[in-house]
Parts: sequence; C-alpha cells; structure tokens
Amino acid sequence: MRTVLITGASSGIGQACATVLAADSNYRLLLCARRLQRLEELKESLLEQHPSCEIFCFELDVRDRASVEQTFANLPDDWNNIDVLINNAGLSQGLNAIQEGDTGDWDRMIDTNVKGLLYVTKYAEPLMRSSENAHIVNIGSIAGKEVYPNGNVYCATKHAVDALTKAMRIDLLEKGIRVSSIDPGMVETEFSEVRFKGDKELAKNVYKGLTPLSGTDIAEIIAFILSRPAHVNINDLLVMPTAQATATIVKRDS
Ligand code: NDP
Ligand code: 8X3
Repeated sequence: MRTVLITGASSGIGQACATVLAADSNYRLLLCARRLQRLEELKESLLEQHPSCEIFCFELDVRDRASVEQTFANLPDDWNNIDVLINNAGLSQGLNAIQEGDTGDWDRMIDTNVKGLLYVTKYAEPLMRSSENAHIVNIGSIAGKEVYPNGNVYCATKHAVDALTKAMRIDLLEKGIRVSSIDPGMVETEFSEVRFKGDKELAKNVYKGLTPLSGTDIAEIIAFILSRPAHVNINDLLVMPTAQATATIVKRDS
C-alpha cells in the first residue's frame, strides 16, 4: 500500500490524479489545497465509489512556508509516512508582455509554482521512506520546454520546475527516491479561468475548435509512471493534444 500526497487536489489534474488513484487498491490518498470544502466533497464522492479507500484531506497554501513546515511536522500518526509526492499545485496569472506585466501576478506564480513546490518537497521529503515505492512526480509544462509570447514569467517558473526535477533526481539518488516530471500541453481544467482571472469566455476560447487533453489523460499517465518496476524511472514525459504541435502552433476546426 502506497500513501500518495497530491498538492492542488481540489481541481483539474490534481483532482483527476486523486480519482484515478482512488480506484486502485494499492494507494491511499493525502489530499491538500486551499479550498478544503472542495476536497471534502471530492473525498465524499470518491468514498461512495470506493468505500475502502483511505483518504485524508487538509487545507494548505503551498506559498506559506511556515504553514507547510508546521503541517508536515504534525500530520496524524497514520499519515506521516509518504511514499509518493505529486507536486501539482500551480497556476498562471495574466498573459502580458513583460513591460506590461503585473508584479502581483509574477509574485503569485513564482511563490506558488517554484517556492511552493520547494517548500512542500523540503518538508514532505523527511516523511518519505527510503523504499522502492518512493517517488516524486513534478507537474511541469510545455511552458518549461518552450517560451511563448506573453508567457514570460509562467514559462520561467515551469523552466525552474524542469531544473528542480533534474536537481532532485541527483540529490535524492542516494536515498533511492525516484523523481519524474510530466510536461503537458493544453489540458482543459480551471487553469485558463485562473490565468484570465475568472473570464470564462476568454478561457473557453483557448480550447475552441480542438480537443485538448483532460485531467484524466494526465492522471492515467502518472499512474503508469508510478506503476513501473522499481528499477525503472521515467525521467520526463512531454504530452500534447494531437492538435497541438508546439506551445503556439495548433490546428483548430474552422
Ligand atoms: P487548476 O486550476 O484546475 O488546478 C490548480 C490546482 O492548484 C487547484 O487544485 C488549486 O487549489 C491548486 N493551487 C493553486 N494555488 C495553490 C496554493 N497556493 N496552495 C495550494 N494549492 C494551490 O489547474 P490544472 O489542474 O491545470 O493545474 C495543475 C498543474 O498543472 C499546475 O502546476 C499547472 O501549471 C500545470 N499544467 C497545467 C496545464 C493546463 O493546460 N491546464 C498544462 C501544463 C501544466 P486551490 O485553489 O483550492 O488552492
Ligand atoms: C499550461 C500550458 O501552454 O498555457 O502549462 O503554458 S500553456
């Protein structure tokens, strides 16, 4: 039985990971995000489908260093051994040229996507047993492989995730923790709504005329990564919708 910690499990890819892994009796789930109510609703619905699945939810803002430290130091006794960490919490804010960028947006992206991922890794890692099951999966992005117009700071944060994944793989080698990353192209979640600050129309247009990936597509691939034998690590997987060739070149139905 592996205990999996998923950050940002209240929506999108994180929620899909919880849903896919809850269906597998090899996993028990530690779910966190800022919106605790959503996590509790997710837990209730997952337990209806999988009554024997063990799930523990807690509120966490990954940007709050002290709270991340406190939270992981004080998990209930039966939840303080973690096998798998899925560093998924993240967001984009705005889509502007640097010279027109909002510094508050920059702070939110850097604090969440880079510093938040580091805080969670630093304070959760001591709870990870050195075992063949130990695995960290970071959610990167095509934005960590390419830079696209107006994507500047978001792209920089995901390039940082790419670098940190490589760094973790080196630093955690001795402890035997596998480190993987998955880098999706367009996935239809709340991501664009958050980027465009609640503008549903703008968000919908991102996916207009093409079939984007779903959170479940990504979650199923993560489940595959986690299911490889102990001597196999998938370092990095770039996954795009068929209709998306690069970050900006897409084929839309007219
Ligand atoms: P969603 O907006 O649907 O989900 C984002 C999740 O992150 C939510 O559960 C949110 O929970 C959580 N989150 C955001 N800020 C914080 C915070 N400060 N502390 C804790 N949790 C936080 O988007 P996605 O599912 O698409 O995004 C998940 C990851 O996938 C992100 O890292 C994103 O960059 C990456 N990604 C997304 C792609 C896409 O096209 N959608 C493509 C490539 C990568 P809450 O608000 O409750 O805190
Ligand atoms: C999210 C996908 O292309 O908007 O990481 O950067 S993209």
